[in-house]
Amino acid sequence: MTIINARYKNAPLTLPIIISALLFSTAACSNQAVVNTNADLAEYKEKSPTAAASTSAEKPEFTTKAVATFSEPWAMTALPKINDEPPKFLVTQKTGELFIVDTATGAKTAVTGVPKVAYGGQGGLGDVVIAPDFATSNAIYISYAEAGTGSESNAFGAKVVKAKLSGLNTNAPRLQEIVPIWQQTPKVKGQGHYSHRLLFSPDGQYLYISSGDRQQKEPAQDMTVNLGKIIRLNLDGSVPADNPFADNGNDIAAQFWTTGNRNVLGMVFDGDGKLWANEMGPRGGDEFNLIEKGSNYGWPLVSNGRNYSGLDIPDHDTGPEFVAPKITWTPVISPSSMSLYTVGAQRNFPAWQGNMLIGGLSSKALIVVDTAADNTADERYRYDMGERIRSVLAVDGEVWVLEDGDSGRLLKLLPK
Ligand SMILES: [Ca+2]
Repeated sequence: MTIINARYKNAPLTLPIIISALLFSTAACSNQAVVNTNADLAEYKEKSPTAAASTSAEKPEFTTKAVATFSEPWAMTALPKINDEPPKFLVTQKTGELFIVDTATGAKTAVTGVPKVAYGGQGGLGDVVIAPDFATSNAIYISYAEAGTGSESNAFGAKVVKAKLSGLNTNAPRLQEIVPIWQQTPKVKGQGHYSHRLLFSPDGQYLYISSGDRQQKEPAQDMTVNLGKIIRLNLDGSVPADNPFADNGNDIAAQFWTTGNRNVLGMVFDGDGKLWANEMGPRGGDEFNLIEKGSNYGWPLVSNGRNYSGLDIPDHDTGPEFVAPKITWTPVISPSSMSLYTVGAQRNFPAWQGNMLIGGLSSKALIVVDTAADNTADERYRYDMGERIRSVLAVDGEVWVLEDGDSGRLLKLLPK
């Protein structure tokens, strides 16, 4: 059952559809109290007595249009839109390339100056996001797997750097002024579970980084290493004074926003400023979590999945000190990236307003999750995409997905 919450306050154009869908659906169930006690909705109904059921709550369907093809794409983000032109994207390939992609033509322009990445396993070039002040700074942040040297040779760790994207509208864009921001310590053997998803807070003041457990498990509960955590930093990489463990006299723990995270590949702030993250479970037990300051999400001590050996792991509800996921998936969906859908200049999927779109790897699916004001969440729709989905991005009311693999396509979703 969908519950209207405050996030719709700022989306008046979408209210008729959402409300009519709700009225339609609530008429068939016993949840009338949700509608009757919601002040926003009551006010809206009063102002719009004709917002009757003009739209049903049926699952929206779509076709796809291939825009471009990549070799092992990993992440994408949109550059600021210019007028009403189709957006341009930055797209990373795990093998180490960064492209500017014109979504109107599919034309790809390689960006030079990308740092050397340690390509292999799950590692290589990872995420890319544009800085909150990109319009004036042309700064971007990227994450990637870095090989160690000296005593850390044969070991790897995620690294995050800031760089200036120069020559944006030329045929020779390049990264310059590369500045290190953060890295996983220690570097460890193996090339899995880097996570290294990047996200800015809605006010543009903080950078969140998901730091995977590197398939080592125990570090996720270790306050002396920054693996298996969600990290929160100032934009220059320094530690905010109000981080939950900033006063412990431990420079590493000071970086942590949360602990006990296994492999978080999707993070999104919703319209109310709540931070949500998906997390790969082991055998079973993929998670959708509300991320709150200082909380411990339990890995590897609790999980609703099992170890790959088949050995069971206690569920979250056996440990009150651990925060349980709002959704768990068994069988797993293998959640990759996540994007918040909101209608904008385009309104291709108004029924998804305020929902989280999650790309599924092993599930080869696009999954639509609804969150409610009471912090519950539900899988609302699942779409079979026929291929592993590495990334999903909603921009201004339109949606694109990136397939995984060595001929992964960038697809635009076209509403039927
Ligand atoms: Ca957990």
